[in-house]
Amino acid sequence: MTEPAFPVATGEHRVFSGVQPSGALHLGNYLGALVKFVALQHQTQCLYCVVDLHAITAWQAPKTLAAQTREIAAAYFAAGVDPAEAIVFAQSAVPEHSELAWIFNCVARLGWLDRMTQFKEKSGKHKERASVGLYTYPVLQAADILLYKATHVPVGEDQKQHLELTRDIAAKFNHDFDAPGFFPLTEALIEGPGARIMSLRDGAAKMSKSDPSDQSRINLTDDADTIASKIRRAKTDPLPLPESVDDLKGRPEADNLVGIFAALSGQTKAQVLASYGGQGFGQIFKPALADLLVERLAPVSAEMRRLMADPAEIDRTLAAGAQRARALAEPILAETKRIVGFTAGR
Ligand code: AQP
Repeated sequence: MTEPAFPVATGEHRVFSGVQPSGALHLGNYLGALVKFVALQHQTQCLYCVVDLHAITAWQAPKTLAAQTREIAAAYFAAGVDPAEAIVFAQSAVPEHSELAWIFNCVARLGWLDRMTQFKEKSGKHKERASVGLYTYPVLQAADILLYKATHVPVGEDQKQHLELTRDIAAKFNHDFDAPGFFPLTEALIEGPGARIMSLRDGAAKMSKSDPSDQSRINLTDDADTIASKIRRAKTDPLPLPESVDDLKGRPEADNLVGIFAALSGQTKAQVLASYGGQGFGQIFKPALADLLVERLAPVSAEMRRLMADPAEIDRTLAAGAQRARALAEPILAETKRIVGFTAGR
């Protein structure tokens, strides 16, 4: 698979991103986030966080949260993130995230948060029952990023609106406190072939950890038979694969499967259609896609299993990462507090 090229020059920028330990990682997380993490780590300083503070915006059983946090860290490493190079840590181990989030809660406006579509989607029909944390989630996300003055954030397309809010918070802080340029206007790195992987059951919904149907997603830990069966049963329309990319319009399920094939094989959709256009889905394309998925994901899931067998080692790596993260965060938070006026009694 060809690695996406990013507009990040060595040494000039800082990258931050995170994944929630709220369930098993899926193909969308892998292509939308992890593949980019790996590509970026050699280009500039990168911080990759397991965002456990975000995870508890929805209920997480305390008994499983730590294991899930280690599992996400294991997925980072298994996908190719090198903890000697990138800083990998658990969000809750760096308390500065929460402290900056409070300051940003007082900078962000209610009207801005009211526009966040992810809150509307996740809170559903009963938003009064959602946690306050779920509502202010994008403010904590802004704090995660700006605590390190990160300039770039590799994410899937679903995070675009949150990244715009991060820029709004940075700009308002800089303006209100007369601190021009103190926080950067961070850019999202969304481009890339896996920016929006859709559900296997519904081409209009994104592939998601929280979809109640396990058939809707390929988990990183799925075995070869499960992957083959999920792809065999993936929703398609009755037409054969089209010959041209234009003809994928209005066919979201077909578009998604061709997009996944393209992302995994490092080809364009046009190249995939040049090989498979005109054929039905079942005989050749779906088995070839299943084989490609197994070829790409089996080594990742085997390495995850190996790493998960030694949780103490994962904890040591995360603790070392947290120390490095705090060393970067402390002076930025201290300066932020000075700018805000928290100087008495120190
Ligand atoms: N379907 C997707 N296609 C491409 N990228 C995706 N991402 C998520 N889904 C897709 C990207 O994965 C990263 C980590 O996401 P997250 O764990 O922080 O939570 P999320 O964005 O809310 O994704 P999930 O997996 O679907 O979780 P739930 O079901 O809890 O909402 C992000 O970079 C995200 O863009």
